[in-house]
Amino acid sequence: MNMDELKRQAAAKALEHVRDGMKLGLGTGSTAKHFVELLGERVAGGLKVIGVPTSETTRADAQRCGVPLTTLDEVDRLDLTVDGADEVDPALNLIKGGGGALLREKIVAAASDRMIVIADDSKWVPTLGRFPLPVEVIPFGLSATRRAIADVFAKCGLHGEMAIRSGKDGHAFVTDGGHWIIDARLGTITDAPRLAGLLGAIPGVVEHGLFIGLASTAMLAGSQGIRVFE
Ligand code: ABF
Repeated sequence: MNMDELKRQAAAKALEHVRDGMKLGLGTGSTAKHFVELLGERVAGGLKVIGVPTSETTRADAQRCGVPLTTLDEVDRLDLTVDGADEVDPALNLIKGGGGALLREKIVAAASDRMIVIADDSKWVPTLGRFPLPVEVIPFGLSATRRAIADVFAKCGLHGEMAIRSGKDGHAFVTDGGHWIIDARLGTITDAPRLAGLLGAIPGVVEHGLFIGLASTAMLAGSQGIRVFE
């Protein structure tokens, strides 16, 4: 079974938790795209759900698949968010943002009663940090923000190269929110909750890719089938 089939399997497993009338957060990335497509098939069969997309890409996918959409201004709480991740650790803390959608993903996940993470099992790690940590920043005052981020890494005993994510045209990648992303190659993040708190306090940092205490379940597909972690 190839990676894409594994991702679709994880998405199908998460779909088992969707009930008629649910308000859903719709994640971003290739695994979440499988979920949106499978959800669209169920909607075509009569399932009544409504979704809040976590990116313009997911909005387009959901519209293509016939999934009715809403916003967090119309529904202030969601029953369930299903989203991908770049890394999942045993505490179900995540690194997300490889797809550049971390800000809306975190807002939607935090507005949800439950969050199911779906992924292939290559995302499972004993400690976060192998995947570069995305930090979403405001372009204004970027040098000062970079220095403050580096100081926080040093305070946490972390060191790593920071790079501004580039877009297709060679310029900086711009998020749906109009911000830039710094990717930090930290290697191993020993105390993710502490780092998350310190990063979140930096002026100029809009959001970061550490999702602490947001995921309630992880469904990871591998050659041995689907492993579910609560
Ligand atoms: C999104 O899903 C991002 O936060 C994360 O980078 C991505 C994982 O991508 P994929 O499902 O394509 O592996 O939520």
